[in-house]
Amino acid sequence: MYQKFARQLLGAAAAIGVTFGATMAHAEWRGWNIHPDGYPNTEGMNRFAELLAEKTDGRITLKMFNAGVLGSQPDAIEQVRIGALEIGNFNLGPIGPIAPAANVVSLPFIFKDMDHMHRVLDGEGGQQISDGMAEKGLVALAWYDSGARSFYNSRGPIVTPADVQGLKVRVMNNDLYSGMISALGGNPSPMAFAEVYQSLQTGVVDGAENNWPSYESTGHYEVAGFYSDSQHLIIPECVCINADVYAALSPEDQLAVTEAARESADLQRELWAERAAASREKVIAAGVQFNEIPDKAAFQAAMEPVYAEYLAANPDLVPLVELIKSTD
Ligand code: GTR
Repeated sequence: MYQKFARQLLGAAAAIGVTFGATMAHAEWRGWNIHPDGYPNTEGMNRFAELLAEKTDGRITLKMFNAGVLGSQPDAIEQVRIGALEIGNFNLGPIGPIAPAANVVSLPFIFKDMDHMHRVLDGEGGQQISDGMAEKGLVALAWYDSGARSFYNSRGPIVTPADVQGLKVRVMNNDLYSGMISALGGNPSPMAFAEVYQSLQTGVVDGAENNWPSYESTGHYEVAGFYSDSQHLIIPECVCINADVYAALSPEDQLAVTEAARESADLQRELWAERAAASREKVIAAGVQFNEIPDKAAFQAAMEPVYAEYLAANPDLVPLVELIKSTD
């Protein structure tokens, strides 16, 4: 606790340019990321660290802890919120339960495709989502891509909602996802990302849902070989910083930090597009059985109670949902 406090003090002091003795304090931030080396997000965050040092002339450096070595995503989000860590690359899925505005992106099928999601995030919708996150202690510096999430399982192809009936499906920690699986007649099982491989292998769950790169990088395709193209969620990710650490920066450093994050996002998005295609090819070559879902409308219709419950609990977010739906 004392160490944490001391680190925060040092970080804040460095950020506002307090000097200790003769030397200007230098801030070393710590960053969390769940993905392994070579994954687009890891490359993006490593690039962010380089750019940060460059753009601040070394006043701020970032030590990245990749591959989830600092713990699960919900825990890491909490750590960044309280300032025990300064930076994280987070999926907005597990942020939703903390920041209701950010949860709009977790409403199944809310985005038509990746471009639609980008247009929303780059506009007024993205601003409202960022504001909602900042109120909860997380400043979103830039958005990373995370593709579309589809269902995969070890039993067989999913073509209609009836195929989800009775399946035990791992979801990220967010009631919207549990509601989504229940609405399709399946049994949701919220679980940390790191536990999914073994749970699939031992039959604790029958399936999960994710994008091509995560399905591939985790090896889930080895133990759940049916991938069905539902694309039910298109969830963006953020480069997030603790709000107090950000607020304590000089305007010049705020700009440097933001630019570094945005430039790292340009790289991440480029790498993402390449990796999504490569991962898909790799797992199909390894024997994964892939199927399209010709009638997605049946899945969408089943989501009505999920929307109804969310909007009843968050009536102030009805306009944001409408804004997203009406964004071309
Ligand atoms: C990945 C995402 C991770 C994590 C993971 C999961 O696609 O990049 O941040 O959310 O999915 O399913 O837990």
